Amino acid sequence: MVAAPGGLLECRPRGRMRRTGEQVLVGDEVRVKVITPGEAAIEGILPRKTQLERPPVANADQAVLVTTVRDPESSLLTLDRLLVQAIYQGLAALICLNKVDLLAAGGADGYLAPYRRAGFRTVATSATTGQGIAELRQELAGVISVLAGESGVGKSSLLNALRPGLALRTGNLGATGRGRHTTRHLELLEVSEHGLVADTPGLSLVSLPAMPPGRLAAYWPELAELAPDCRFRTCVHRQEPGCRVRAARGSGELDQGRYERYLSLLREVELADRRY
Ligand SMILES: Nc1nc2c(ncn2[C@@H]2O[C@H](COP(=O)(O)OP(=O)(O)O)[C@@H](O)[C@H]2O)c(=O)[nH]1
Ligand SMILES: [Mg+2]
Ligand SMILES: [Zn+2]
Repeated sequence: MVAAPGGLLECRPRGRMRRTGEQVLVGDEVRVKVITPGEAAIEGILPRKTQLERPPVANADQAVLVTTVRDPESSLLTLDRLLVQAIYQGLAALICLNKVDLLAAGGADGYLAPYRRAGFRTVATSATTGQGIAELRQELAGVISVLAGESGVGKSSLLNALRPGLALRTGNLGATGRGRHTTRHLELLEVSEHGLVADTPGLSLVSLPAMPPGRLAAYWPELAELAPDCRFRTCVHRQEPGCRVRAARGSGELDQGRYERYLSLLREVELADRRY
């Protein structure tokens, strides 16, 4: 189905596209030729801004990285890994701290402050009480988003809260993590003014994309800002003399925890790099 100015059009690929086997992805902008009112043929795919493998979405603008402090206590290393992946794929990142109903007042702020200082947009939500859902909806307006985050943080619950009546299955899906919805084809849900969200979460929770270790800091906004002032252009900000990043850690410029997690992921990228 293609959304056109006059309404939805049922489309099939034709001609050259059928021959080249080029796949239309959810989120693609396409050129269509109308055959009868309500029926049309896809003649070509316009250049994609971004292209994700998981979920297979074209033109996503933003990754919403869902995390929790309690139940489950999700790891900051996972959050930082997802931030790197989002930025690597060319997506904007929005950090969504869910289940704030389980936290004491002010608990969300302490958790999110280092990320806000690093320049990330954040929102604190509860899919259960509805707190922050209106703000989340605003952050989703006008763009295509995908959700990511560990199992149990409330991704399906947030989609249900954004789209009452959606009734995605939530809770424990069993050891394999396969629910009824994993077999359905992917959909973009309209959740706010021109705001679409993929109904299937994505991005890898386990591995970073392969890259030269020296590249990692480029996907770490507050490091990337300091790095030009390091003495050596090839500085990976671990123990090089004259490292501006190391000098800044623990200050308002660079959170100590964020720096330590950078070093963990740097080690990981180095080990992966050596295997080639
Ligand atoms: N207390 C609380 N529980 C939540 C919230 N959001 C989701 N849950 C619960 O957390 C569990 C996992 O939620 P689910 O949406 O399936 O997580 P997913 O694996 O990320 O899709 C379910 O039992 C939800 O009812 C929330 O904001 N507060
Ligand atoms: Mg789910
Ligand atoms: Zn450095």
